[in-house]
Amino acid sequence: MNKRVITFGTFDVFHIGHVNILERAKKEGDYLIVGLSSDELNFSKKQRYPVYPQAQRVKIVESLRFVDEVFIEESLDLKAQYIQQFNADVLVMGDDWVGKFDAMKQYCDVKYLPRTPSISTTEIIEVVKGL
Ligand code: C2G
Repeated sequence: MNKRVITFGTFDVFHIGHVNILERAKKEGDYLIVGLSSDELNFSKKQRYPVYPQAQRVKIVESLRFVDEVFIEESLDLKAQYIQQFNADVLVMGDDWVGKFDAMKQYCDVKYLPRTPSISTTEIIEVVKGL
């Protein structure tokens, strides 16, 4: 069976936590689809634009050998639509999202995987700024 996995994220200032979650997401199936938050969606979520514009974030994520397809996630409210459009069998997210996507269980399996400790885009930005 060709099991299709979908995951979502911004993947700004790409780091090892992003690699780890995508690598483990792929292991949940055979084909990995990534919904990458648009610059506008990120602004509405976090009140700031990503450091890397979306075209660059797409290019980075697409270049990973365990990622098969990348599309732009325009709205957080379209999860159900994306899951159905891409025929996903399982939704994978980091465990900072535990419980948040349980409503999607009516469309596919939902799995939360442990985050990689001690690294985040926010912390990297602070280090680079010298904070
Ligand atoms: N992640 C991780 N370990 C880290 C940092 C991030 O496993 N140390 C995971 C997150 O749990 C998430 C993915 O990497 O599953 C992408 O993280 P972000 O780019 O921070 O994505 P986010 O802003 O949480 O967007 O629709 C959902 C949102 O678009 C998710």
